[in-house]
Amino acid sequence: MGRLKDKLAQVLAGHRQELQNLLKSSGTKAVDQVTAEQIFSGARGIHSLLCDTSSVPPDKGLIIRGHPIAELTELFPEEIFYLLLTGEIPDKADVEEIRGEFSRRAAVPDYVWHVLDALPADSHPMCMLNTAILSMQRDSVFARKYEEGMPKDQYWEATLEDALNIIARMPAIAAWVYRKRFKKGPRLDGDASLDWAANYAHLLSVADMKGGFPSLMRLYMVLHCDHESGNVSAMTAATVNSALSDLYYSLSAGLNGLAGPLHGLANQECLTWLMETMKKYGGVPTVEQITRDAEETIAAKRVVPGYGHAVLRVTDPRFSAFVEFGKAHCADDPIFKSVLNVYEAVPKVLKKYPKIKNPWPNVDAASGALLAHYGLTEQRYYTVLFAVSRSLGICAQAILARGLGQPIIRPTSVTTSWLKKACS
Ligand code: CMX
Repeated sequence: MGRLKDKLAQVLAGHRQELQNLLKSSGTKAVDQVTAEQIFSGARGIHSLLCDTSSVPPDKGLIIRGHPIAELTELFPEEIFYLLLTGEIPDKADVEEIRGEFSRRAAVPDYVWHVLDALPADSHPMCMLNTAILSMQRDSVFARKYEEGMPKDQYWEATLEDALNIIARMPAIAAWVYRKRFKKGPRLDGDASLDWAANYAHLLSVADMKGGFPSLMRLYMVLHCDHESGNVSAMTAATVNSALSDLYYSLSAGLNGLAGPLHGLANQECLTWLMETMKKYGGVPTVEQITRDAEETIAAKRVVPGYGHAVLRVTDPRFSAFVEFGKAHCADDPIFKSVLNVYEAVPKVLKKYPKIKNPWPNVDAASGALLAHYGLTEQRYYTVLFAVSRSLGICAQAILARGLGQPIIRPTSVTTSWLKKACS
């Protein structure tokens, strides 16, 4: 891991110095203000976290290290991981090094399979994935070295070791969660000649590897990799990580947040909503029919999944990237056609409700249709795919936080009477 480690050591040294200078010259300068409303509503919009892997301007969407996500869709996830960590697009030798590390570390300990065997057969796939990750905590390099008295300036290297081990094992674990949970046959062996995402596609074995499925997996793994650090999963992982809990603890904690229907589980909910609508109308629903159903959903005090966002105020560029993929690979697929009709109908409905701040689709609105096209029809599995990809960003953020020596996260809560007094 010489190339990546050397590069990171260099990047972190410069970054640490830059931050130290900034804090020394302007550390007490007020850079934001907080309203009572923000305190009640999930700290929405308060600038209070440091994250350099990516940013999400409301009018643009995901930007990774200065590159809009739409410009990165041809990259491999290995390249994205390097970019998230270092801020640079890797060269061929860097990619080969990472790919080699992922393949060298891919073997999953047998006890993980036994842990999965012990879970009830109808467990949610996200519960299975997160339990498997947590069960491997005993292998944490960070935890072992910390117990041995590792000095602080080596924390990031031990966290990098944990990250590489987890990411390397993730495709085999996640693929087995799918095959076991949905009774798809025996566990398959990985193929070391394939890149990380294609190997995941191979291990899932839902579609012919000669068709578009490996390309969809690459795109999927790139598009979901990171979304700055204020979202539920990233912020949870960062908080747990800040207590010097190792990555096995912090990643599984973050991914438990991803399993919520307002966050990553929305991709499962999306296809469910779409399929119900298609079933009701016996095929591709018209824009008028979807309009009616969306209005009914809101009247029933439910959310239309895949639409709206806490930060974004435009169509999510990740949704657009999936739509482009769909137009190129499965334009005539009825589920994909339905996604396009939903896109035409739902924003117009949501715009009628002033309280809904963003009527546009998010990343979850199109991905399920593409997965279903290739035969991955088990919606309950979809958040696992999101989780495998998001592990890249969560791990990168944890390594950088350790490398920058970020302290334990500890904001201060207030009581309602404090708030009343402050407002009076
Ligand atoms: N359908 C119906 N109502 C919606 C809505 C939608 N798609 N999006 C927002 N609203 C409602 C909210 O539920 C809220 O209602 P109440 O005031 O009654 O509680 C109101 O509009 C204001 O919400 P907001 O400020 O626009 O959005 P939030 O920041 O509170 O929530 C989000 C953002 C994503 C949770 C919300 O838009 C939502 O529930 N969308 C559907 C679920 C979804 O697609 N989630 C995936 C997001 C991407 C991800 O994180 O993975």
